Amino acid sequence: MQNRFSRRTFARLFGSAALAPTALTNLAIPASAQTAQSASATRSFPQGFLWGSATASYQVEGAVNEDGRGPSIWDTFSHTPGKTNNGDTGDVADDHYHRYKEDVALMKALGLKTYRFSVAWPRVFPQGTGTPNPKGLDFYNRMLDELLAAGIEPYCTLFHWDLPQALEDKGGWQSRDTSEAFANYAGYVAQHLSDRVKHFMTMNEMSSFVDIGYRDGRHAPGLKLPPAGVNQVRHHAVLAHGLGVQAIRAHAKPGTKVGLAENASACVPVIETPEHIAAAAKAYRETNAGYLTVVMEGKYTDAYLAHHGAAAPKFTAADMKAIGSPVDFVGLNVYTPSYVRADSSPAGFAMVHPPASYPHMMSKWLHVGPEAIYWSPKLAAQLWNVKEIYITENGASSEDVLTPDGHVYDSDRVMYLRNYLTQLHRAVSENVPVRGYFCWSLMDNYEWADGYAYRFGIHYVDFKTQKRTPKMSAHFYREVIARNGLA
Ligand code: GBH
Repeated sequence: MQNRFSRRTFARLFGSAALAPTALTNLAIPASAQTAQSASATRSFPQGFLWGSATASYQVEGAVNEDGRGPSIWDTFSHTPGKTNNGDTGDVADDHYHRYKEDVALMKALGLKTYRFSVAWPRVFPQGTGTPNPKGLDFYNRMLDELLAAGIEPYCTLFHWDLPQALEDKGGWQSRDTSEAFANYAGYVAQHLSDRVKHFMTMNEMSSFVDIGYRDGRHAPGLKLPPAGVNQVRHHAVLAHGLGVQAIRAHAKPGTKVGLAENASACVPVIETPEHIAAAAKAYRETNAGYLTVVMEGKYTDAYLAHHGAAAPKFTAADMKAIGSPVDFVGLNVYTPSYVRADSSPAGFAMVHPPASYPHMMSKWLHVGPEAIYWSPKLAAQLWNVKEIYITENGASSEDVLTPDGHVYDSDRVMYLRNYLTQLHRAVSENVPVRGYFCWSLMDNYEWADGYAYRFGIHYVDFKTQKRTPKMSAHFYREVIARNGLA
C-alpha cells in the first residue's frame, strides 16, 4: 500500500522542498504565480469557493474530564470492554483541547478558507440540560478567536454524536425530551457564538447515529432496538433538528445561516442514461426518506410510512411543521456511492450492490466511487431546489506509515481526493450550487469504533507524541487551494 511514489517522483510532483521537514511553508506559491496558475488551471473552481477541512469534538479534543465536561455516551461506550477496536477511547485523542493553536497553524499553512468543527454538548451542558457550564463554552471562544485571527471562517456543528450520558440515562433519543433539550442547547450556543459563527449545522449524520447506535448497536449507545423503536428514535432526531433550527433562528444574530450535515445515501445511476438517472432521483428521495427527505419536505413519504406499517413513527402535525423548518443550506457528507438502476417494480428503481471485490479504502464500507460527489449534490439541488450546498465531509482511510525520514506517501488518498474533486468540479461547472468542500479530516483522529488504526487525516498524528506531520495529501490539497482548482 505504501510508498508507491519514490522520493524522486514525490520531489518532481511537489518540489524538492516538499521533502524537507518545513515543506509546507517552503512551498508557498507567490501571489503572482497563483494568478497565472489559476488562469491556466484546467479545472478552476468559482471565485470564493470555500476550501475547508472538518473534525468533530469527541474525535479530536481529548480532555474528557476537564473544565467541568460531563460524560457522553461515547465515553461510556468506548470504556465498555469489547466495543471498540483495540479498546481505543477518545480520552486523549489528538489532545486538540490543549493544542488548538498548533492545529489552527496547520490550517493556516494549508491555506484553508474555512474549518468545520463541532461543539461538545456535554462541555456546555454537563447534564444535557439545566445550568450551563461557562468554562465549556470558553474553549470554543478561545478556538474561534484563534481561527478568526488566522483568517479562517468557522462552520459549527452542534451535534456530532457525543450525547450527554445524563440524557441517555433518561432514554436518550428514545425520548422526545432529548429533542427539546437539544433545541435548548442549540439556541444557547447560537446565542453565544453567532457573533463569530455565521453557519451552524444542527446535526451530523442522523442516519449514522440512529441506525448504527440504536439499531445495529455498533456505535454508542450500543442498542439494538426493534423497528418501531428505531423509527421513533429517528423521528426524535429529525424533530431535534427542526426544533434546533427554530431555536437558533430565535437566539442567533440576524443573518446567521442554519443547515445540517447529512450523509444522504449518494445515489448514482449505474450508467448515465435518462432512465437510470430518473431512477437515481427516485432512489435518492426514498432511500433518504427518514432523514434528508423528511427535513426538506416536512412529511414522510407515502412509501416510507407504508414500508414501516405498524412500526411507523408516532408524530403530530406540529412535529412535522418543526421538522420541515426551512434551512438556509444543506451539507452533504460524501464517501461512498449507492448504485441504482431503473426497474419495472412500482418503486421504479433497484439498488445495485457491488461485488466483494469492489475497490475500497481501509474502511471496508468505503467503496471508491467518485461520481457520488457529483450526483449527491446534483440530485439534492434538483429534488428540493436547494440554493446553497456544501460538501461537509469527504475523505479516505488508510493505514498510513510515517517513514524514518518523516514523510507519509499517501498516494492512495491523493488519488482518491483528486478523483472526487474532479467529479465535484463537474458538478459546479453545471451550476450545481456547491459553495464549499470540507476534507475529512484535518488530521488522523479517533475513528469511533474503529479506533486510531483507521487514519483519515491529511496530517499524520503520532498518538504517542502528538506530533503532526503533513502527508503528501496535505501538499496536494494545499496546491488545490492555492490554485483554486485542479492542475
Ligand atoms: C463520517 O461518517 C463521520 O461523520 C465522521 O465522524 C467519521 O469519522 C467519518 O465519516 C469517517 O468514517 O461500522 O460497518 O456499521 C461516514 C459514514 C457511516 C461510515 C457509518 C461508517 C459505519 C460502518 N459512516 N459507517 S459499520
